[in-house]
Amino acid sequence: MVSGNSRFSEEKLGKSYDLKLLGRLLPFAKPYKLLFLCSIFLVVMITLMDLSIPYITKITIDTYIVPSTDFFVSETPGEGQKKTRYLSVRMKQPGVASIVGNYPELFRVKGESAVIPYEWLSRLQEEDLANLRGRDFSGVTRMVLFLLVIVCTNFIFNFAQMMIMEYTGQKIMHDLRITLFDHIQHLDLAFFNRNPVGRLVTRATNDIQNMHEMFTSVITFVFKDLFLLVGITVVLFTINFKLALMSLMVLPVVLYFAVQFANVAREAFRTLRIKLAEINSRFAETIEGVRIIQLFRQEVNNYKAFKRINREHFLAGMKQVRVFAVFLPVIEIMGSVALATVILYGGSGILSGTITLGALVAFISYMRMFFRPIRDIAEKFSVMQNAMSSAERIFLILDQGQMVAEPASDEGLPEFKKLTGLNFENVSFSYIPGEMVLKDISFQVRAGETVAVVGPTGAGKTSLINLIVRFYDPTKGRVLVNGNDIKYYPSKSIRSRFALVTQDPFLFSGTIRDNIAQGSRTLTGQQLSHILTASNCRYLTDSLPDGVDTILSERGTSISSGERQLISIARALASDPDLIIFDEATSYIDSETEHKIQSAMKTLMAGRTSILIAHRLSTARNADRIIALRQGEIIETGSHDELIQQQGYYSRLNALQG
Ligand code: M5T
Ligand code: MG
Repeated sequence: MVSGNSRFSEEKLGKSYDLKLLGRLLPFAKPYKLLFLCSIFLVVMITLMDLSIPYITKITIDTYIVPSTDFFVSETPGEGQKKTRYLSVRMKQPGVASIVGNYPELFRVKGESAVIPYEWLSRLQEEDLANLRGRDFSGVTRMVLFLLVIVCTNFIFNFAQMMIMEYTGQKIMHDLRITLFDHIQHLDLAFFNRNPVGRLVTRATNDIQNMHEMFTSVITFVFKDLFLLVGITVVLFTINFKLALMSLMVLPVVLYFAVQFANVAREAFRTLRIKLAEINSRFAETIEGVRIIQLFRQEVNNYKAFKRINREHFLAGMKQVRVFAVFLPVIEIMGSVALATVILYGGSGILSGTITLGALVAFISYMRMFFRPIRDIAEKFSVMQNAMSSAERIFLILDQGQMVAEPASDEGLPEFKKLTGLNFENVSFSYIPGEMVLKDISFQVRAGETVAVVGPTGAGKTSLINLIVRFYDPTKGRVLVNGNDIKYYPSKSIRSRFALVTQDPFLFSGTIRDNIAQGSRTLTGQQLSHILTASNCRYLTDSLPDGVDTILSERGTSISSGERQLISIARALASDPDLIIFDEATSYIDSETEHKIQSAMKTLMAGRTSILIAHRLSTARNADRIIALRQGEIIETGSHDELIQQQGYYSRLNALQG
């Protein structure tokens, strides 16, 4: 892992819970504006329906089951203030008068209506009771039907809302992932020096997933739970102001706990996240470096280090669990306290006739509804926390500018067609500010020439070619292509004319054919066959059971490094470039393979300009010009014969390699 100042560590992140981030997410949500609006509308309707259910119950009870107008204070002395409920019926209604006449001992007639205590209703004949309460029965039936309609509509709306929300969330997640992927693809190489693979993969998978969850739950959170809470409060106060006040007395306590919870939970979440990230990186590094770990017998040390991180993660997880384990029961208790208050106060209210039975039933339902969203908020809080820090990390990558900037449209040069010359003009370069890797390099390569670069390890040879293919830009000086600063060509057009055979060629998991066709997708069978022969790959493909369609394992580790280099020469050949850049492998390659590579290179270089980084002087010997590089500086330049005569670095090297 190379350290650099802008490499972001997990610890630094997630400290602030920034609403600005939400604002930055808006552009991603914008294409789905209509769906969001639709979803919000549905959520509002659903909430209204949820709210209406207890209210309808209340109306049913108060109007039809126990009509609230039927209070009578018993005048029987000796029974104190005990109140008896009476059902009152109107004598004018058809059939009522005769029923009342049948039970003179039960009914008391008062003018136009007759009353009967509720407890005596059961003494009536079933038929008579049905007649007497016919209107109430049909009223109850109507209300129940109405409830059923609401419940069904609610179900349909819920289904639609969920589908829309999930669809939108998934869409946004995929858009975001594509954006991130494309952005990462275009970032300059310096970025990858600072950020390990494991971390970037986590960004594109876990972090994006977290964002998806946020999009869906934030909407339900903001528009459902909060709306529901406000709605319940309003309804409660409308039904009965005093009872509402009494039952919501626990609210300040709930709020206090919620704020406490938020503070502690945020800290716990943060630690948990950091520990998880550490586990991920350690795991990724272990897998990538497993050969070295085994070779140096670092298993035990590595195990211990991992065990420590794992334990810290466990502790952080437990802390989080503890926070929830305290908070959720507290909310539960508060809910029970509120319910008890409602029953106590509401019950006596019924007894004293200030509260109707329906109101009490509705209150109890509403109180239950009230504490559910509060619990939910606690859970959503964790989702929000996770998503916010994920968003932060994703935007940190998206904010990484490309250091190797593409030319602005007005200063860009026309498409790069044919290479006529390459110049280095006083080029200096450093990866890390202050540590110069190349110092004041100037040289020229004319079209058709072969230039070899030699020098000890770490001299800056690979860095030199990194500048030619524009993986980086020089710190000082200019690289000129056809007499123009390379910066003014779109890097795409430069790279399409240059082919680079790297020191340790990277092959993708896929067939050999796909790997070779990388540069030019339209290879005919004949062309491919020609390329295979010219690059000396044929012996390899012929020996494999599936030939050119053999699938290589990840990074091509299933074939030898010499074979990998041969395939990458074939790949270069397939793109038919103007300039060949060959970074010779430093690793040991047997003389037979070396010979194959050299003869393949000869074919590849025929009629093209080439720059060879040579470790074996046999590669350099035939070059038109040789540049000797040491510690980032050119120390000698000339043809093989000239340099031998100079008796300098090259001739010593020559003597050494025999
Ligand atoms: C020259 C440093 C490296 C060395 C110096 C590629 C690369 C190199 N370096 C970085 O800091 N980051 C990088 O990405 O630059 O390195 P080189 O150009 O790779 O040397 P070479 O190609 O001549 O060496 P070799 O071994 O391939 O013959 O200090 O640390
Ligand atoms: Mg190198």
